[in-house]
Amino acid sequence: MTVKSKFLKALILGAPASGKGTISSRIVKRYNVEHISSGDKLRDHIQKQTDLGKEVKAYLDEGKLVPDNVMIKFMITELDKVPNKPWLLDGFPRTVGQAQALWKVQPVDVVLNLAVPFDVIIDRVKNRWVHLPSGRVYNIGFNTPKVDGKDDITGEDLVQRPDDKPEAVKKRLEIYDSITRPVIDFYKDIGILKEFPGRTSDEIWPKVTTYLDPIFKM
Ligand code: G5P
Ligand code: MG
Repeated sequence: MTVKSKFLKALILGAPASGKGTISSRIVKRYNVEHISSGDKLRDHIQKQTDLGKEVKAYLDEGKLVPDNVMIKFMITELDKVPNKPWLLDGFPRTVGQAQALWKVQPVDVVLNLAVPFDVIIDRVKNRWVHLPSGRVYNIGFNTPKVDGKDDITGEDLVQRPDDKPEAVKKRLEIYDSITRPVIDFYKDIGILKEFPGRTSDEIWPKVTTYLDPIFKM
């Protein structure tokens, strides 16, 4: 790897609820990178009822993808705002069109793919609770909040995501299989994809550090 870790541009891919947010927050802590989650940013716009939030709400609620033209413009603008430090993008790109558009403006250096079986995922989403303002995520039995229904840091309410309802989860997994899986091949063909199979984030995490430590020279 010839890339300077100071400016490393990384992506984390994986099916809905495969643990992208969980692994990303550990990467942020260990390597001090900027985490940019497309889903967290969209949910923030929805909560604040911005024009974009109003435009995308129905897509998220139903577990459908926001159209490429909206998503590409939004995320490329967001990436331009990132201070001069390494970043980790989570949830974008999700279509080959998005991957091509990103590659034109910001060719990435490293792509991590979390390969978690669908039966594990379906079980997980039932127990997921989130703190919307920060994107902090909990799972009963895995990382249970200290106080039931409250964020550990702020004490504010936790909510369940509308797209974690069974019908929406089914839709998200179908879309992932047909539209997002080809994004893995896009990066495999370029030669920068690294696969991380596993059933739990704790099983995947040591494999991630073994891969990233030399890149960040730890
Ligand atoms: P998001 O927000 O990108 P998804 O569906 O890709 O949503 P999601 O649901 O955020 O991904 P994740 O980040 O992969 O999942 O997983 P996570 O939150 O870390 O973990 C899931 C749960 O499992 C949590 O409760 C966590 O605590 C728990 N967990 C983690 N590891 C373990 C473990 O080992 N064991 C157990 N028991 N639990 C564990 O996108 C949402 C929507 O935004 C739109 C779309 O509408 C999308 O559906 N969108 C886009 N649309 C078009 N293009 C894009 N690029 C878009 N980006 C977002
Ligand atoms: Mg997430």
